[in-house]
Amino acid sequence: MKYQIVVNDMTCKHCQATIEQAINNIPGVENVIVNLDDKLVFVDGDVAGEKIVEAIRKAGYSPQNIVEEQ
Ligand SMILES: [Cu+2]
Repeated sequence: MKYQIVVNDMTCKHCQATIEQAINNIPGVENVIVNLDDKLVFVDGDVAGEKIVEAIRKAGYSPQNIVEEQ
């Protein structure tokens, strides 16, 4: 599955690294791309969307919207 998540409270390289690491730690995740300028996180892997949302929240950020791409 591929997901696109909006995380508006991600503001700097530190946020970016924290979120990347948190998502990479989820079993099944294959690739994570964080676009800081657009406040978007792209995730690729065999993983449920709720797990990604949960990992971002636990890292201290607020995922606004998650879209699953076909
Ligand atoms: Cu930051």
